[in-house]
Amino acid sequence: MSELTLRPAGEQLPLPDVDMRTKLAGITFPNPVFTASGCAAAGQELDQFFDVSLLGGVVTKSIMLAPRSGRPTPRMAETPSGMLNSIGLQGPGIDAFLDKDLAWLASRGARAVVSIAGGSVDDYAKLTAKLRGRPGLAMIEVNISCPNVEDRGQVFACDPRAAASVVQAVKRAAPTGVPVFAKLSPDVTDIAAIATACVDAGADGLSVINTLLGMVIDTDTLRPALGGITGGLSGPAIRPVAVRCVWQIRQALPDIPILGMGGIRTGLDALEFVLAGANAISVGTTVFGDPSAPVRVLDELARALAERGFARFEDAIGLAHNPPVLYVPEEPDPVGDELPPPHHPVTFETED
Ligand code: RRO
Repeated sequence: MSELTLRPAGEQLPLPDVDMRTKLAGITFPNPVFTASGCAAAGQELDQFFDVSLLGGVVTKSIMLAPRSGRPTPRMAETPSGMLNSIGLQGPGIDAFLDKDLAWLASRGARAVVSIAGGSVDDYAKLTAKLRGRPGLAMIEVNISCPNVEDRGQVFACDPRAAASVVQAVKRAAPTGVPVFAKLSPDVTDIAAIATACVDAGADGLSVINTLLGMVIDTDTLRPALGGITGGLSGPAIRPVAVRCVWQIRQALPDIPILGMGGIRTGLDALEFVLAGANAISVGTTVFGDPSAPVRVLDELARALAERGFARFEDAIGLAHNPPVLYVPEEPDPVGDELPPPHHPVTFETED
């Protein structure tokens, strides 16, 4: 009888020999897999499952100036291939966040991407000023696209001028050397136009995309399932929309770094974003069911790249825009009755 060598469950296999580093606006990250804002608070919840410093970065839940209790419950609703949330920017406020959450991330050696959200341009400027001199801060994500705000006028990402004024204010107040990414909404006619307005206003990069505004009605209670009535749709259902947005922005802005997100559950999902033009990706909704997903996706992405012959992650970025000619070995001539008949090109006889 042959002997089996079993690995202990959960043991990490060595990563294939692919250079997974990625550069975002001049900062080199050890790998391109980040958490997504709002799906793991400030990362402490994930700490029992893996070391958060293994990730490229941890993107924190959007923080506002003051503590906020958020929207009425229920705040989550399931959909066939994703979920709706209606959290409404619940959070402890920037001061408590800096003392507790950002300090914790810094103590763990994690690269923190702090997501900020405000009701006015001035709020964003004040939030940014508070981030100066804070250890652990790797990037700022400017959330101008939360769908769960009091009125649609506060979704700055739906209007190029409003988006640009927020970005400009944040850039003026931002610590030197800390990239500022603007997080965009897919709920617009022309996302490339909004992206261009943000970049013209000084954004160093773009986070693409936030959730889509959606709604579920409970057919038993005959009323909206969410206390806030509408909510943000996330999960696998939105992945093709997100990939399309990354693609369009990469076409319009070939050199701008993009952090791509929306329904990523596997390394191949992540690879799709990268081929569309993402320089890094965020893993979000799937962590609710699989808290180790970010490290698993990193492992799967590295393997997928190795299998396709990539030595460096960065060589795959945007490749679907200009795909290489693939070598496909010729199939051997079919023999025997079991195999399909050979395909012959169609020829036409002429009467000459
Ligand atoms: O807190 C939320 O309800 C929320 C935010 Br800030 C966001 O950016 N996207 C989302 O789906 N929900």
